Amino acid sequence: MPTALLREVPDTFDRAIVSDPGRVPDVKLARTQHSRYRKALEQVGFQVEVLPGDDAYPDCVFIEDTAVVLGSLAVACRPGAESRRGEVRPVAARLGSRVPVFNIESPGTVDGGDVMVMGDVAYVGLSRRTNEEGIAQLAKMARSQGMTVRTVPVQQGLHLKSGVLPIDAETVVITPGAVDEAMLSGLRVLYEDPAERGRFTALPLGDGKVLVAGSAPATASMTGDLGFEPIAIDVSEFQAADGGLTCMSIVLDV
Ligand code: CIR
Repeated sequence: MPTALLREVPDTFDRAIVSDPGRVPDVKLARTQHSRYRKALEQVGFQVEVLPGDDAYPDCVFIEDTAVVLGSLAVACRPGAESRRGEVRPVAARLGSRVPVFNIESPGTVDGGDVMVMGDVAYVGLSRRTNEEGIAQLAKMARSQGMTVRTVPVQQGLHLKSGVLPIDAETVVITPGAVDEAMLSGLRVLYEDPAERGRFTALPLGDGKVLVAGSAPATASMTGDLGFEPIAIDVSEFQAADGGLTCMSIVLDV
């Protein structure tokens, strides 16, 4: 059974980094949404482990950015935002009890939100947060697991997975223009409904089930028409801080 590692919403979440300063996330509502997220994962059989939040790090609930699982090892990231680097240590320590953990070293930066693993290919966003040096270090670790890395320039949005959402092992839903699509060749690419631009976010749960954001019903129903089983939850407060459904967990299947 896969394990999902989550991190609680800190009291300081209303000070998370936001690209729209007019929208301050509501901590109480975020906690309610986070507990629904947790329950949704448990209901499909994930073993959920929750690390405590840390008020010194308002963005720590976005645990995905701190570590990436590649095959049978984990990579402790070095987030592009300096204010987030202290989030990594407790996550790496927890992962270290299960798998070997390797660090991204300065001057490399990698945010886990830029890493999308599809089979034996890791697509990595070259973004405001993840740099070439970080990708080179990650590629070395990926090769040790028999995986290859493809660099995907991110043209709009914070991370690769802000605009490219995997819904199974070979299918992604993308926001048109978010990335250089040529780098996604080999994947089945679906497009977000234009009326919901930038609002769709998803997390594959296995067996065709996909957790999707309540803010994008038309895109979710498109996935339903294609045979997926979308399960909608509201994650408005995390989206207010530029996060989505992948950001709030690290999935370990080893
Ligand atoms: C940040 O700017 O770092 C956070 N407010 C949002 C991080 C979202 N993480 C993700 O998409 N993986």
